Amino acid sequence: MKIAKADVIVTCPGRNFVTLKLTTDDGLTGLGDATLNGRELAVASYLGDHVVPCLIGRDAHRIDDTWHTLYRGAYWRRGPVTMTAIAAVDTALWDLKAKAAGLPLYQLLGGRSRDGVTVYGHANGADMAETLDEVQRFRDMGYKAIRVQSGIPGLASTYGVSKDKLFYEPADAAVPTENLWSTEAYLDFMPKLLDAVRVRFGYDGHILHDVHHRLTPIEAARLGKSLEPYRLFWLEDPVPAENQEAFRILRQHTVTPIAIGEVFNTIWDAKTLIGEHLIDYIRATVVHAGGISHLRRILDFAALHHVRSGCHGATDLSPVCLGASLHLNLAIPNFGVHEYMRHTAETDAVFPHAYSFRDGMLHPGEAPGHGVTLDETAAARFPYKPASLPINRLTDGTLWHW
Ligand code: GCO
Ligand code: MG
Repeated sequence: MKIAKADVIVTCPGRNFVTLKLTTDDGLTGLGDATLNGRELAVASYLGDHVVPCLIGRDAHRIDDTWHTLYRGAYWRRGPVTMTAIAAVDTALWDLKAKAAGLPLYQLLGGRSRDGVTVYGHANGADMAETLDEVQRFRDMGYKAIRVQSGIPGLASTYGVSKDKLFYEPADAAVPTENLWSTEAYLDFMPKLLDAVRVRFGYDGHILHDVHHRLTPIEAARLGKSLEPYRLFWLEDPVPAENQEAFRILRQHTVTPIAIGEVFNTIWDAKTLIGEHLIDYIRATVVHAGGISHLRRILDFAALHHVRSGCHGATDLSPVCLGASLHLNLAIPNFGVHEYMRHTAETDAVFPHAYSFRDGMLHPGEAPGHGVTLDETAAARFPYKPASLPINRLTDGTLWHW
């Protein structure tokens, strides 16, 4: 089974996606997601200009050797662009291997370890009342875990509050738009919001919240402590994770569980946090953390330290990534929860898939491979559109973390 052809397909059915399609000499095709939000064309070029020429003629069964050839062989290790490109190749090779075996991918990863992959959805509203109604709506849809985000009194807009309630697309303009942020207003509002959630809905059902990297360690410690009575499933990205020792401060002050890692691209980004038991859930993904092979290494390392999976699953991770991730999360021993932000109808039409939502869980389906395909005719109807993530300023104009 040799790689005969490799195509990089860019399409924008509601948002931009980059997909790698590998075709073997015996006619099988495998797909890998290569989407890096706001930087899509950088990965498309990395693949098309530097990776594809090295793939042609290679034995498609040699997944790990190909991974290391691309990782060590580049000399310039790590980084989101490189690792997203490697992830696309790795995912497409796993898809091919499983299709060659005639098995759904999870069977090659050790088989099913649970009934399905429990997912959390995003309840969000412009204010507390609207957010509570959204929580109700997600409960009615069968979600057992719900992320709660809300507009903050006094701020015109904030992270996580979407116009369309099922799909959240922050990359909204070619040149970044600006948001305003006030830590003081946020820290005052959050305990009130979560208190209102527990008063209305009680304690059955998991509640999650994403800080989106906006606090300092001691502010995050204060938030974690103030939210303890509401028993969050996790508090996500409380501080930016470049300075990992900072997480020791959080741990000294709060027992609120911490999730981090959606921007991580290798095991090295998570080594201190996991190795020192500074986090509880790791959010690294198939697409941005080197594919199924490398994410599995991260998750195995995490398992040694009681850290469980909480894979990122926003709309900018394509159905190909989601499908592959569901197979991996069905098989691993240390599954926690999986994010599920739904894709638009256009995206679903471009990427027909075997996975489905039932009773608060996603099920990867039994199709050979990862079960996600690409309708190239439909994809061609949606040409690339430049789109960037927003930036964020404090009320005095200082550029802050978005
Ligand atoms: C999440 C994330 C996303 C990211 C987005 C960036 O928890 O789902 O924080 O909303 O901001 O995926 O590309
Ligand atoms: Mg997040």
